[in-house]
Amino acid sequence: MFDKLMIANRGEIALRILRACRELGIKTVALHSTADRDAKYVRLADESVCIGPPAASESYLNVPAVIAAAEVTDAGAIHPGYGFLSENADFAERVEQSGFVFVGPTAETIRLMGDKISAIKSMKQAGVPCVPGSDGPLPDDSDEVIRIAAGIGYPVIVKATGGGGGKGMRVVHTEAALINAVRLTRSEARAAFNNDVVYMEKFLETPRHVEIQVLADTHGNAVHLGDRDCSLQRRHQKVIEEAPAPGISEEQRQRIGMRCVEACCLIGYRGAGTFEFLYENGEFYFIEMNTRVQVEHPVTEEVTGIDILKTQIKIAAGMELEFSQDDIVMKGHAIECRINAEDAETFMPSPGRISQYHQPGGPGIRVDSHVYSNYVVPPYYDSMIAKVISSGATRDEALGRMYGALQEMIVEGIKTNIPLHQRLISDGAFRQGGVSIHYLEKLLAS
Ligand code: MV4
Repeated sequence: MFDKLMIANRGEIALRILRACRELGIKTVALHSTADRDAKYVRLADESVCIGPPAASESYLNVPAVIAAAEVTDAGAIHPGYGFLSENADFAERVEQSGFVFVGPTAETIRLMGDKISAIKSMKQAGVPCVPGSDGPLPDDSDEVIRIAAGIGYPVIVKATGGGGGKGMRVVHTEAALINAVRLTRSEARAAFNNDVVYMEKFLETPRHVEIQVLADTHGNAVHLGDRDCSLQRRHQKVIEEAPAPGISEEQRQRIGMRCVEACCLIGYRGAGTFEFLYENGEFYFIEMNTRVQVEHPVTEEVTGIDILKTQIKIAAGMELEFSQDDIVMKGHAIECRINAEDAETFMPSPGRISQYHQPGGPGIRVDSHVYSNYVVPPYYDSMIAKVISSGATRDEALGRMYGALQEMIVEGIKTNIPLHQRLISDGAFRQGGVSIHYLEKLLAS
């Protein structure tokens, strides 16, 4: 096991990584920008290094500064968390070239999954169901592009291979609009990702976002931890997630889960990962893979009893998975509400001092948060200040506990989206389960 691990992130995930290291007996190094010097996890860490000014580009995204921090503290491993450098293949490569262990898959895997066309190609080879589409880059020839779209059938969606997470895509409803849409998507992709390669898929109109969590070690073992439904989102930012996904049978879950496990074995996947699917009319369609730990990992931890962070770190240390697929039993239901420092109606960020903070508790309530009374939410980063996770024997019990937790939670001095969560937890369609990715934006517009 590592003697010391450096946490290359901030906020609640920095604290989550720190807690996992404590349990594993690993010393921690927290790196931070000048804006985060008073953070709780910085105090709790065995050592800390200030790596730069508030702007993420000069601190949390500053590769030479992050590597230098690991060097001066002699850390054995670097955990990137989510966001920032977590899916940057060049960073992963630099980490390993500098003699540290990157807590995540190889740079080669990150690169393969970062390029959406190559990710889809790998998944098709592994027998993972994908959206019908162009099966590779769109050609320059317009007639050819028109033929491909006609073969798929309208509406289609044009996506940048260097994109993902909602960046660089455009829906096309008619042949008349096709060529211009491809041209626009290409030029946006060139500007945003320095890569103008685009591909095409059938546009699924009202799918759900259902994802599969996997864990794979370096000894050829891989398992899936079931699914999560993350359909409640606004502008590609998830708002509420849950596990398991409502209305999906255990048989379906195992079938798609085993496809993901086989894909992990085929590509030599290492660590924690997530296969993102669109789910429509009872079918799963792979869209992309995330090669990091995700914000919503706690709902899976709650229903499986598996500590994803600890397992991820053990895998990075070369240890073998301590459980097999048969040992993994999904039990009950868990829901996560992302609490953001923002106006519940306008979604405008609301940084500043939290004058009073009381987190909820009681049976089936977990709160992952780095904040406390008098903590100042900096204006420079993501506005998420806490994750409230409820679990119960049934979805109804988890919903009831979440309702109570949101009522109990006090965050004063800044605005939060708690009122939005209260409204959503009480919403008829959401309580029914299985709303589409468009449900929240439609509800907000009405
Ligand atoms: C799609 C789609 C419909 N059909 N692909 C958006 C984010 C990126 N991960 C992929 N996205 C989508 N791809 C096909 N073929 C609809 C979306 C989409 C979406 C997907 C997941 C969660 C929220 C979303 C919101 C809008 C669009």
